Amino acid sequence: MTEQRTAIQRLDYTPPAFLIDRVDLTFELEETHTRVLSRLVLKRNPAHPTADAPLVLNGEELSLESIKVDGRQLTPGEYELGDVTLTIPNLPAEAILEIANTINPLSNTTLSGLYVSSGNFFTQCEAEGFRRITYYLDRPDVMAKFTTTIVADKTRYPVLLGNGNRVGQGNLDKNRHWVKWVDPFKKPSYLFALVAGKLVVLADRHTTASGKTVNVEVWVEPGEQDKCHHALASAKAAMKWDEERFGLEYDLDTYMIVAVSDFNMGAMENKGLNIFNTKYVLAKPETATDVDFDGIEAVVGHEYFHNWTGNRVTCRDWFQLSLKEGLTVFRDQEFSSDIGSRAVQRISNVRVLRERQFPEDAGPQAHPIRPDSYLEINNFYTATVYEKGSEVVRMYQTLLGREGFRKGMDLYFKRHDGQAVTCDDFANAMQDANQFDLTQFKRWYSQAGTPQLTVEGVFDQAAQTFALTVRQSAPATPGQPEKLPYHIPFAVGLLDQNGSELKLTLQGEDAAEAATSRVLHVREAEQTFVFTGISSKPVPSLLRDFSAPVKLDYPYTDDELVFLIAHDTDPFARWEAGNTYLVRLLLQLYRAGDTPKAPEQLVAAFARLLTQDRLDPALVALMLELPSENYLFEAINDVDPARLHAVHHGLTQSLARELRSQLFAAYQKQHTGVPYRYSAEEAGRRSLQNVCLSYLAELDEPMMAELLSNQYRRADNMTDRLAALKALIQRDGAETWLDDFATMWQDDALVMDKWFALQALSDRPGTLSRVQKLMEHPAFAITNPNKVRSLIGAFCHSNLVAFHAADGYGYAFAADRVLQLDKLNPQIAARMAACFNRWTRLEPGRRALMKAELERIAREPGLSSDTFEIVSKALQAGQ
Ligand code: B3K
Ligand code: ZN
Repeated sequence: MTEQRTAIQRLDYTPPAFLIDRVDLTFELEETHTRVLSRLVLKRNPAHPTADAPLVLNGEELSLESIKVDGRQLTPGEYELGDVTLTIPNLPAEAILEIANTINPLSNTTLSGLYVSSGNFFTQCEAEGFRRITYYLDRPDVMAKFTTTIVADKTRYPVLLGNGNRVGQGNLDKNRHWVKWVDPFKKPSYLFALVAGKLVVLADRHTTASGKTVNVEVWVEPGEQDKCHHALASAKAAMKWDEERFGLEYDLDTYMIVAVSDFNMGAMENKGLNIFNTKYVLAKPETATDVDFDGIEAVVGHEYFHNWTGNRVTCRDWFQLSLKEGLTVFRDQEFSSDIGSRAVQRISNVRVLRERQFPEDAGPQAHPIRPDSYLEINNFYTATVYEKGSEVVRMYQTLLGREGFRKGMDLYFKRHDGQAVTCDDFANAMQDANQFDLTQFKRWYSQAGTPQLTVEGVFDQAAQTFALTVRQSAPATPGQPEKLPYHIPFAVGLLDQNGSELKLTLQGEDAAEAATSRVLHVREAEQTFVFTGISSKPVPSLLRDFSAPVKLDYPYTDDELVFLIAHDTDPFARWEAGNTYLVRLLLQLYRAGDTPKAPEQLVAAFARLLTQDRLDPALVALMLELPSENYLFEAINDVDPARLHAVHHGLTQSLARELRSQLFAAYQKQHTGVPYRYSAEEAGRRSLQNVCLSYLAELDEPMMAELLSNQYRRADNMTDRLAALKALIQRDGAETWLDDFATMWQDDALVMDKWFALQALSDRPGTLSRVQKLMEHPAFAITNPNKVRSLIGAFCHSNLVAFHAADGYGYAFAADRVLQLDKLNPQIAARMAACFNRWTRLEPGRRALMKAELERIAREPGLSSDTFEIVSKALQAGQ
């Protein structure tokens, strides 16, 4: 490929030539012809290096009507209109700029800027969508006070919502009405939002710690109010939690959430007017699973928490994205941990990190949490920036303690409220509030790739010591061949032969103060920690609570792992022992290629988990789940996905046969038949019930078919019904069950998404042609991202067998869809194109097929920068 495009570089940052104090916007809404009037109060920025620089505004897909400076209309010779810019030279130090332009929201399939969904208007401006609405300095370090006046037909658009507080409304001629909103807080344009249409509200009130009353509102399409209670309750819980944990209160009269079914991601934190994908708002037990309920709680929390970490203090430039995203993910994870099960949360978060972020960090798109360059910023809303970013924030808390972390947060807000700042500003606040040197720690922001810790333990009977030697290394990543050592918080414990925790005294320390779990500071390439007073060989419990986002290698024997499964008191480390054992076993089986048989030791360990009463069902469920094929994929060179799937499935079947009676007993115990209630505890119980069900479903017995159909028919909730359906469609008669489900739920878009995904994920023959056929189904729409993700995304990203079919048809299908989507919605196309990222890891036959498809995409004329960036980086990985 020869095409070159110019990347934006982090180190090229320059302050804007102008600042904007005020923005007054008026929208005259029409589906195909919306008029936008913008009045900007501008002043030159003394921080800009050139005193007479022109004003260069961003603008894309806009029709310019007129420009006035200080009341005088400019002639075409007085400005320069480019493809994506509007340049106005010779402006005075202060000026009032008035621009009128029009846009076509109905034809906007990118879902960035102002668009129409189900006849209503919505906006999405992060990262660079505001420039698709009007000409503006569309960059996060330009913060202004906005007012928004919305004018629209009263019948078609009875509800008109904007940022901030509503200050006026009235009627106009021709059945039109207007509403005016004032946002008292300065904000960057990416936080602007507008919603107009036929919507209804479910509302409640929250009284803040300081006694202020806030209206909390969830806006949805008519008929959906009964599915808003959980989102509303989650918003109130998030408000309370942020006050208690971080002393942060809401700052407007009203907090609004609006649900929209056409949306590129989960949700968006626009000031006072969060816009959400319906998937993260609408839920009732009959239609939503426990996982959906959890997701709603987390995403509502996440967007609400952005009000402080993102909105009040925002990013100077988009390279700093993790400043708000990593921090806000950390905050939502802590929220979920505090109101649910901390152990379950932690394990689930680590699983997501390993399945999504570790591959990214090892692949062609690897980048530090603060990237150095990009072609298209929308490609950097990644697992690295979000999930690894959150782990980096968590490490501050591990190093500084909860109180120290809070002190750092307090100082961060004290220093930077109302500003657009950098990741360094955050690190400096943590450092200064705690007098803790974070110089080396900051390398987590600049280096990509997952560090590897290789640990050895030596017990010295004579000296009564146990020495842990820790070596760290980090792999080369694109553009970063060499890495410097990290500062890694490494939490450890030691167990004696009875499983009791030992006191941990490092050589030279006072034994009296010893704790049983402690954080070692790993800073060197190699470091040894000697624990004293150890009288017999211990089993180390390492990387407790997953104290750093690293890969760990310790030469555990299988017996030691089984011992840790039984005895470790740290829930993460305990789960991890099982995970390590299972990964090791599955990789051995993959290499051997025999029909898998579960080792007795594993069967015994699982049997104990299934029969011990005192264990938390949620944790048992997590321990019984085999590591995913997607995760194992990363550990194999020249991988053959079909063989991997066969091994994974074979071990599942073997475990099901060996543990039939224990699984059945546990299933019956957990399948209580009590009416559905969403709570962490009940969800944990159901997850164990349904893990048992998924094993039992592997047994080819009429009794199991009956078990499944009974659960399907009698379920009063989607969690149980979907778990049963998932297993039923693996058996003969799949069609009947799928039809039954579709007949029942054809009018519920989110439930139909589940129906599409189940079929796209099937490992039965003919899945690709079924997916192709489903694209014709009336409930499918290529313009709707949820549908695309459920059907095409599930197939390309998660169906390892069908997508990687040896004939290459799966790859050709994926490439066709990328090209089709690229014309409609480049952000979604680029996400889809990422399914080719791992091509160099595959066995040679599939590797060549994938490469050919990548090249075919790359050859397409007029490819978006989104897709171009993903595909060209993927191809570079093979060079
Ligand atoms: N900040 C938004 C993501 C915007 C994505 C733009 N491509 C949602 C969030 O992280 O809360
Ligand atoms: Zn976010």
